[in-house]
Amino acid sequence: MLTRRELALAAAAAGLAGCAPAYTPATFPAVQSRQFPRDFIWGVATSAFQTEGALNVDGRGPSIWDVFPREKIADRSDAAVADDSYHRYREDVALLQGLAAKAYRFSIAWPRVVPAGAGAINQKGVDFYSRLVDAQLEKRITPYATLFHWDLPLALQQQHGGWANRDTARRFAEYANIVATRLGDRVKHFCILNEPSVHVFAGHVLGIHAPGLTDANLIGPVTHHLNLAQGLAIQALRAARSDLTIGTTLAITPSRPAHDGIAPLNEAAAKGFDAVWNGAFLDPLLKGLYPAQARGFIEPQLRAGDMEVIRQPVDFIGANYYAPAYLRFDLMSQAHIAPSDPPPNTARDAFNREIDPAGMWQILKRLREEYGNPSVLITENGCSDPFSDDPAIQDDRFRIDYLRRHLEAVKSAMEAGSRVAGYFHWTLIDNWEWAEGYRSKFGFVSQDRASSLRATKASYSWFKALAMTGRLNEAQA
Ligand code: GCO
Repeated sequence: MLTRRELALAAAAAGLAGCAPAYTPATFPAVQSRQFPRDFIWGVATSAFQTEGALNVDGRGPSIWDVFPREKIADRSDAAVADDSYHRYREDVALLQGLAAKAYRFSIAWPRVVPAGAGAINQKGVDFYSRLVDAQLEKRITPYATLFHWDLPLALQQQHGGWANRDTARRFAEYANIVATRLGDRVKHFCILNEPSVHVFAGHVLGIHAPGLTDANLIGPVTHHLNLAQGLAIQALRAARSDLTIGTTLAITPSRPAHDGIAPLNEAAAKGFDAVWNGAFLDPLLKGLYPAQARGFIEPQLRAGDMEVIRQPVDFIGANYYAPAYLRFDLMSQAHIAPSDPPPNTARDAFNREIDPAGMWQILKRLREEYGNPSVLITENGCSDPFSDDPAIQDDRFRIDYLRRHLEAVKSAMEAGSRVAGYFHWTLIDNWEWAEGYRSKFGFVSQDRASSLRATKASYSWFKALAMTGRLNEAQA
């Protein structure tokens, strides 16, 4: 990922520079006002595979996640039931209403709508999303539909190589057209992809997510075909209807050099990671080109006209923010980049993610300064409960504190000129957290898995007051 020249430069600099400077935590200016605009969108985000269950019901086809080995999931669980939202979606919508949510970001499972990924449409799958959308509209909740939240139809993976195959992009556009023509009369807001960089790396390089591959050579093709799919899908949606608001959701992650080791080399590693993780999706969409450091492995995939397809005008950028990444120079790894730990003594959530609201501020600053200040929706942000069945967790003050601090960062960035139109909390109900299974709990609402009883946590009432007034309260001493 780093060029030889950059490595040589970094190494030379290292000889001069010596060890890393002392660590200074990032900060951001205090907010001037705690009042968000009246039209700010307060919402909640979920995804199909993590919540719906009903994997073999009403003609849904299998996805790559259906066959992902349970041995690779922390609690050996599967998502066969999850939140049972396929059957309980009315309860979900009632919870959204009780939360005073204005919007709901959910995802549509491609294999529920087109079971084999291409070809026959499953009307019962379309009908489910139709009911889900109608239920939201009845309660004046605006649906935000994500088209791809990692649940690729298994047939596309097994028979065609999934996202490594350019044809998958075309099939995705066909599916997007099906969604637009069936649901676009009522769904006006779309997120095309969810966190494609996570899907590339966790799914194709690290093997910890479906499709469970461990091949760094896939970074180029999978990245490019996801970008291409997104461009083609935006074109398909716009061709089907002219009244849609369209964006995409990226895991925009501040990439920081590890605090220990040789600073200039770590800085080069952080830059390299940033190029393939953030830049490889932001740049082609918003600038019409890949970052220099990503070009080497993208270029073999490029065909004439691709960059024009990818650079589609979007109405918003969806930004998911949880934590920064730390990178260090690693001579042994292929790209000389290895993940590192946050500096010592940084606060972490139960998921072991660093809690750093300044990272939220930084990504908004970056979008403002480097990418032409697009309209932004925070499409995910949230933290996990401790891994415990202790009922006291219902009193989740740590979540309230987390949200308050991240929303201060959002508001501070808005006061500096960022165009943030809304904030979607991850998530509504504790759900199936991919490789973590059911251990991680990010919800405003808990669910007892044996009885399916749902109960709101303290953060639910806190967020409700916020959504109703738009006023962010101060921390109690
Ligand atoms: C992601 C996904 C969500 C996760 C959430 C909590 O960002 O990984 O969009 O599916 O559940 O982020 O980890």
